[in-house]
Amino acid sequence: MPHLKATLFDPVTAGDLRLANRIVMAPLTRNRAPDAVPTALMAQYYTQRASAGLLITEATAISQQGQGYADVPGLYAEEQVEAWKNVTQSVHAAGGKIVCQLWHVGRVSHTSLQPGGGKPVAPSAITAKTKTVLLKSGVPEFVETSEPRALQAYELPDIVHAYAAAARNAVDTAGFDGVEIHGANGYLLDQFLKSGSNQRRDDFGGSIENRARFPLEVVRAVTDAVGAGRVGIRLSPVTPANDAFDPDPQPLFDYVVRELAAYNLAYIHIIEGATGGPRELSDRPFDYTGLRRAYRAAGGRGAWMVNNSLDKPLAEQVVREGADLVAFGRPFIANPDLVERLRRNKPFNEGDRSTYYGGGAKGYTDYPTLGKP
Ligand code: 8OZ
Repeated sequence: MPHLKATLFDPVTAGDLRLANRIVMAPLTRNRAPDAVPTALMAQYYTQRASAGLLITEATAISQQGQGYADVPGLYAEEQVEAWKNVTQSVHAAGGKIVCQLWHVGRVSHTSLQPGGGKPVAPSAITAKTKTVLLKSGVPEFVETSEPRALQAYELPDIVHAYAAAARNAVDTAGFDGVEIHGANGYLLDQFLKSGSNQRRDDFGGSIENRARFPLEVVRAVTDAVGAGRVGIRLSPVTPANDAFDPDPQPLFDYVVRELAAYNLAYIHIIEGATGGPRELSDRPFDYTGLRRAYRAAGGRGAWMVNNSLDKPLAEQVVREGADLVAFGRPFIANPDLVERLRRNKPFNEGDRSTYYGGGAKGYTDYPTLGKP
């Protein structure tokens, strides 16, 4: 057999997931789940995009404490889990695969969203210099995040259990093909990893090993709950999103992926550069090829997924250079048939930013597809 070069449109396996192509819809927060319950409109939105090799849902809270934004979905109350069933059934009927992104925002929250109006929780009591989105009469309103309180070590097992319970809800009840642990973008797990947000002096702060301890406990619990072949994780080594910062990210993330190698995850999902922004940051250099090599050298066999500001030539390049999967975010908002547009080299629709967060069908399920060729 001649060796055929992989294209974006070839099937690929990621752990237990057999995917029709290498094109992934990245998680996209859309704030259209009133009371954290997924809607029929959300089922329609995901189903329209089911030609992606894999759909990753918008970030979905594992607990009320994990909530940080208005009208984002959850996966901790029965009503939420039941409603997600409609989404997965509809996507599966259209031939798609879908995993749910498990989310705890940590300090990126507001007291008005927390149980009992309490402070958001974090590794350390350091306020994030960032904003969250509340909705005022359906209109998005950006507000400063609230000052968090530092979690006590004895509280951490409950959060680990909440991740595992949400993973079981996703796979065993709601019918998802798997879950993605949100370890990126300055949310709780990323807050533990990076010293800008983690100043703890116990076993969960200080050294790289200590800062990675809690995120890796979450990985262990989630893989125990649903099987590692159905679990991916998203990481963003240098993103400045939500005030994330570590002065020395390379050894930190090299360590994290080496540890992840032992878990046999379905995939590792890396945001290269600034989330939704430039892929290279002059003040935060990072060697992503070195990161992948560190994972492979440690025996990691999961699919390697690359994200951020890709176009077709760049996506083809990263696959040539060793990525197994490429994740597109914003292009999927305005192009439900993005896979077809990539295949036929057709231009993309432009997204309407004013309808990204909150609202109804407008700017959500009404983007046009290409006609028949
Ligand atoms: C945009 C708006 C709100 C949340 C992330 C979950 O950055 C998000 C998010 C993005 O991962």
